[in-house]
Amino acid sequence: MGTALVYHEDMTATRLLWDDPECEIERPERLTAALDRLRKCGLEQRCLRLSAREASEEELGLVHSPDYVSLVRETQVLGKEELQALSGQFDAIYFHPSTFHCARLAVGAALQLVDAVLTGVVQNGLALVRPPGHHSQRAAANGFCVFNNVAIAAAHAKQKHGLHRILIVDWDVHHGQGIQYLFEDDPSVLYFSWHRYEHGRFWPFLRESDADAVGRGQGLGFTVNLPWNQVGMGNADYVAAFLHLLLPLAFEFDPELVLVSAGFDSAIGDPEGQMQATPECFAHLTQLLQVLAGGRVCAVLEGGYHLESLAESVCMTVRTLLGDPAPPLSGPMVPCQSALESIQSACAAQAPHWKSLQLQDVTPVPTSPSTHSPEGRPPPLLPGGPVCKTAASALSSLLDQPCLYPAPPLCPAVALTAPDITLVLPPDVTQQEGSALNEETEAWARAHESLAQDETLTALGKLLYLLDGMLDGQVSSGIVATPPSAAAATLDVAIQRGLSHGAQRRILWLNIRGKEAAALSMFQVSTPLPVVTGGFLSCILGLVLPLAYGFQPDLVLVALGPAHGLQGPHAALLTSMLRGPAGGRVLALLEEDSTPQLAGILARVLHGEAPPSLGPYSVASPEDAQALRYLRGQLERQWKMLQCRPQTR
Ligand code: Q9C
Ligand code: ZN
Repeated sequence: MGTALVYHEDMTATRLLWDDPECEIERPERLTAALDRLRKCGLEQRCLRLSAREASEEELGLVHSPDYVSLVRETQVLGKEELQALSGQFDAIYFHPSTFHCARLAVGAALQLVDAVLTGVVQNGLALVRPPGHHSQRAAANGFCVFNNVAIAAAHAKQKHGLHRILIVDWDVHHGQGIQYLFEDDPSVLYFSWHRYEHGRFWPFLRESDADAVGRGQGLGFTVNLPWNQVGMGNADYVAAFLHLLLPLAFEFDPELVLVSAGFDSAIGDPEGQMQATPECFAHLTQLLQVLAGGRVCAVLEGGYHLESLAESVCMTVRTLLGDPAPPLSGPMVPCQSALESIQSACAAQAPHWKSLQLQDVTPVPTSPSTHSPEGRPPPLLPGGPVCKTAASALSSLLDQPCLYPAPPLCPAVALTAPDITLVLPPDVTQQEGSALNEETEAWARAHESLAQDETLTALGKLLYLLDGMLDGQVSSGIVATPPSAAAATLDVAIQRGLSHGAQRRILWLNIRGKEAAALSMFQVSTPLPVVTGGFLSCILGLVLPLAYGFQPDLVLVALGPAHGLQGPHAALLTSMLRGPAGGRVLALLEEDSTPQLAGILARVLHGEAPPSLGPYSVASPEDAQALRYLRGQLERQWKMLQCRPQTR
């Protein structure tokens, strides 16, 4: 299933006809710049192109009053002076004789996209539209927005498709107060918005943009505001907001559809936003949303006024919707204090309404390693004895050490070629005489003499070939199946090869072996991996992904041992989400008694397909939550992406 791109060139018609410094940035070139770049990058050609239709007046009536629709309809016949006078009655608005037509196309484009996704024509898509929509209200135009494209799309998804849970993610740099007002008492629409706020000193200067506006009546907790109180927020701040605030809520909400108010004025270079997030960040945000709702993501353009930054960010979004792995994020992955304050206050405001946030550090956590553990659980094992060495030093000693542990007995390994994944494996690598690979493989085999030589050479050769393909960028990801007894050897080969290939490789290794061997092990940090959905998600969102985003590995090895205890959907989600911080380079090592279905499901997510839904949320056990808090408390000084509140000192 593909990606739709919905557009109509008539939407370039509306433009400012008089002098107005506030409105002049919303211009036709925004659409043409984005589309040109999509073409140049070959992305438009990979999408299903849909020509936008006009929304009907009945559809506009899903959220707007009849009088307001009439008022906008009548602007079609007004002259310039009258248009300017009418525009002046609204905040940051201009009308043009083509406005009614364009604004109906913008709504129609969003509706077509939702219809295409919900009828299974495509998996996801982007509607490239103007005018934008998220500031528009029941009876008012506002902030360049005439009709509320995304709000109408949500209402339509409920009414025409019978959906019960829709998530709206508004990553535009302005608060989409129009969407908030339209759904503030509606628990079937969860609205998340981050926005430049500066303690209320930034447009639209609303008290109700702050974190303590959480919805009302039945909709309490279904409005989520994350106000940024400083400009300059960057990649780490945005990713932290998703991991620590949006995604826990979103998994608990379990949406059937994700609508994105995709404004790119939150990207670097934008004159309105003054933020620092690079275009690649939008690939990551998109990828993080694609694990929800079975991958049904509909992005609809809102703002974005720096043409270069806008065009590149749009490409990043579409490329990710198409299933390509997100490029690595630049810059230090350290959220700033102001961002952490905002995230913390939003979490605090939402915690009464969401189980998934109650697990977070609402009580003080130990800030330095202690020698005794909290009640009920042994302390997480760090190398060199109980909790006497920080994970960071464990990590650096790990990276300095090419040989990680004594060579285990070696057994045949099998490289599995899954149907949906491109693994370019030669029929028999060991037959290629004189190849460097062959010498290396033989050297390995000589060092471990008790081998069934032929089989092992072939198997390890395939593994090395796959790894080299990944490290050279010819193959993005892979799956290797091994007999259980060979798993350690395979891992050893994989890690040594990864570390010796070129300079300064950073490998993140997740060893998930089940209860009998301390479930999750990372940089030699061990923690139990809960199997209950809530505990599993807290572990992934609150520990594994922050560590991975902070570490920025060149390669992730996920080893699933015989008793890994994960259900297919859990393993798929973990694997899928690890593609983000690793530039897609994830190698899954499965021990052979894993079901073939598991290999199939992992192959699909590594190829860019959405993981299956985890289903209803079940809360983590107090013990799991406690163990996780304890570990985070120990690690967060070194791994800043783990923080979800400002440091006290
Ligand atoms: N310098 C959208 O991005 N002007 N609308 C604010 C502050 C209004 C933005 C002035 C900005 C409207 C869809
Ligand atoms: Zn905006």
